[in-house]
Amino acid sequence: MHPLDDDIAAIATAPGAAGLAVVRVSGRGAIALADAVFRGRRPLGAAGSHTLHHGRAVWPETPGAAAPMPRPAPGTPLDEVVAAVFRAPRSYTRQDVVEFSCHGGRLPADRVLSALLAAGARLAAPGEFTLRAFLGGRLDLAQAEAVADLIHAETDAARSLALAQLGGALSSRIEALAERIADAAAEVEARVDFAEDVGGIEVPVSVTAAIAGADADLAALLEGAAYARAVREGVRVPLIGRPNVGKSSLFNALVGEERAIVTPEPGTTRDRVSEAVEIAGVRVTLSDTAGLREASGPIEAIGIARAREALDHGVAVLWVVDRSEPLAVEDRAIAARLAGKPAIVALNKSDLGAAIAAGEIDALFDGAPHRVVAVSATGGAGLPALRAALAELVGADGAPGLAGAVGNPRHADALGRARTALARALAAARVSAPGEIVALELREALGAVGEVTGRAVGEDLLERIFSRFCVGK
Ligand SMILES: Nc1nc2c(ncn2[C@@H]2O[C@H](COP(=O)(O)OP(=O)(O)OP(=O)(O)O)[C@@H](O)[C@H]2O)c(=O)[nH]1
Ligand SMILES: [Mg+2]
Repeated sequence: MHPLDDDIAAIATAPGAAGLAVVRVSGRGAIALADAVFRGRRPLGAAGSHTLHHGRAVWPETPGAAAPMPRPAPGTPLDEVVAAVFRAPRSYTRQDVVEFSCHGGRLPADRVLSALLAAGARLAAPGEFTLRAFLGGRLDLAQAEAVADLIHAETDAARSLALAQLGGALSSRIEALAERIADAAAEVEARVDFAEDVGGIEVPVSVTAAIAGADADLAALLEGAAYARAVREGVRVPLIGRPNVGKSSLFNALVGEERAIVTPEPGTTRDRVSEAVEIAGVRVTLSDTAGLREASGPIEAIGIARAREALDHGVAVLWVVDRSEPLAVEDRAIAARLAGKPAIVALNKSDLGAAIAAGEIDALFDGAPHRVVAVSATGGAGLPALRAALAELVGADGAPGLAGAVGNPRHADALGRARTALARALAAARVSAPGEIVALELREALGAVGEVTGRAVGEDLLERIFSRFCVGK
């Protein structure tokens, strides 16, 4: 893990032509370092917290490590900047921070960063500013992860999920749960301590009720997890089916533009074409694929291999069937390949008549989850129902809302383990197992719950989480 007390600097904004670019420096020596490259009306060392200062960024006097070639002479102007001063602990990292607003574009911010590095700052690792915010106690781990989620949000729902988590909506639910479990553990432990003979304490009903209550809270917390995860990560749904059933036509209709080529000839689509649409706040990446059959040439064979791959990798599938013809052998082969994946069956070309009964499709699924929707890709009939089925597929219906929801699989995994430990604690209490065992399971549950907010996490997990961030955040 990186040291906490050195001075780190990075460009906090995305590269490219833009109005502004921000260079950030944080650490005990941040203000002195900033002063080494800043020329304004007065030095930043004399500035109060949360103040702005107009001036120039210049190449520093101090000979340092990193420098572009050729090395500019000390005092060479690099850009006109505004310096924002944040003094510890009232800053993002809880350390002294200076943010230079430079002109946008690649070079101005790049030169200011080089100047700071030359003056003695170290280039920040990805997420290192936020890591300091976490280690400084400004954010808990769930909130720090929300920062990354907010940056990567692609839909408004993903943005509000992340913002609620950053605001502590999830953390406060987790803290309340942790307190409940800790109380139950303390109660059991107190009885163990006072028990006269080893083993055999009676766990009082109030404690078993509290454990069951905590478990019910956990179950409620996890209820909307699948949907929240879909909102956070998006989902991929390939359109598959035999040739000429209207996959490309349906893909175009869902995407709302003529993205894929449509012809009356079977075998039109060879490559995989993907496009994202937003359904119930979820970024759904649809991909049109080549019709599945015995390939008639090498290009089609590659397309079919890609279609199979899309089917195997997708967590769900949109299977397009031509309803105007009886089910073909290829259809049955595709059904067999779905392997229990959540599927939506689009009975397309329903404007041409129905040669397939709904029951025939159900029989192919043999109880596996699926939805059948009659549509006409060219006529538009059934498309709203198809979108509703996709919303159901991503778990939007019946999800209890996004505030405080568990969208991060790391959190869901930890909470799942907490439930398992609580179940073991309850089972132990019911058979009057030694109190130590009940207490041990409760402590285990507490540890798992604490992983979400980072009360109990190892350094390698922190490395893994923060390395997902951008540099400068
Ligand atoms: N009447 C009618 N025709 C449709 C419908 N959907 C597609 N078609 C027609 O069916 C033919 C094949 O459509 P495509 O969308 O190219 O079918 P595909 O499944 O992508 O075919 P491949 O790429 O060859 O596998 C075209 O002539 C479409 O106009 C529909 O709902 N009703
Ligand atoms: Mg096609």
